[in-house]
Amino acid sequence: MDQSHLDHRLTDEERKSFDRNGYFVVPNVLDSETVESLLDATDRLEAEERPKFEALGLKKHHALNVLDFMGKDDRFLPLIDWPKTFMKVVDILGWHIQLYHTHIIITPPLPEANWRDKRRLGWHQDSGRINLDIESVPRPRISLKVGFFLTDTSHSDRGNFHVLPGSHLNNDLSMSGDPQADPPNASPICTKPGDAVFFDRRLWHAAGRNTSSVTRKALFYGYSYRWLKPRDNMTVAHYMADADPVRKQLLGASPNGGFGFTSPTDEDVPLKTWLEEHLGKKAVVP
Ligand SMILES: O=C(O)CCC(=O)C(=O)O
Repeated sequence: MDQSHLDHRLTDEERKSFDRNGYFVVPNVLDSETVESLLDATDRLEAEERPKFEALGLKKHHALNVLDFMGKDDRFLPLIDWPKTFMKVVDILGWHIQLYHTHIIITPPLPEANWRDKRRLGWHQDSGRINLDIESVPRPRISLKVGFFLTDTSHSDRGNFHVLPGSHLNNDLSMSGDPQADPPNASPICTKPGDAVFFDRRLWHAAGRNTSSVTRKALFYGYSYRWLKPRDNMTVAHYMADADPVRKQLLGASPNGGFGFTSPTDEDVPLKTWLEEHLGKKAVVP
C-alpha cells in the first residue's frame, strides 16, 4: 500500500448509498490496459477450467463460476488492495479484515432457443449458513464484495448483476405467486469495463440472463472480518513470500496463530499500523 490509496477514500455519498441501498458503483477503477490484461488472464483461466466443468455437465451456454481464482494467475493479485477500491473497503469494514473468498463468473450469451424458459433469477444473500445459524434481525454485515466488471454491461440484457436496493436489512424476501416473476424493484446494474460494484453480503442479489451477443466477465473479491473462515480454499500461499505486510494480512496470515484471529496484536494486523501511521492514531478505531 502507498500514499495513493488515500486519494480514494469512501465518500459521504458512497457511505450513504451503502447504508441505505446496500451497494454503490464506482466507475473507472481499472484503466483499459489493466482491463485488457485481466481479460487475457480470464480467457486463459476459462480455457483451463471450462472443460473440467463441462465434463461434470456444464453446458457451453451456462455461466462458469470458478471459486478461488486468485492464486491461478498473478495478474489477479493486485486487485486485492487496488488503490482505487481498497480504502473504500477499509472505510466500511475497518482494519480487522481479510480476503475470504474470490470467484470469477463468465456468462456467455444464452441461445435464443432458451429464451423461452424464463425463470425467476436466483435471488440470494451471500455466505450460506451464516444466514441460518445466526439469529438476528437484521442479519450482521460481516463481509462485502467488490465486483470488478471487465466487459460492457451498460445494457440490461447482458447477464447483468441484479440487486434489490435496500433489501440488505430484510432477512426474507416476499415473492409473488408467479414462479417466473422477479420482485418489482429488481434492478440490473449497468457498468462499463473497468467499473466496480461494492455490495453488502446481505443485499439480495442475483445474476441476470444474458440475451445479448456479448459474454459477460466479472471478478468478485470478498472481504470479511478475520475471524470468519474462508469461503473457498484460498490457494494463495505462493504469494506470501513477496507480499508486503498488509497484503500478507489480507491473504490470511496470522503470526499469533488461531488466537490472533479473534484477539489480534499489532503484529497480526499490519493494516492497523499502516492506517495509524498515515491517518494518525486518533483517526483509527481501536
Ligand atoms: O453473476 C452475478 O452477477 C452474480 C454474482 C453473485 O451472485 C455473487 O457474487 O454472489
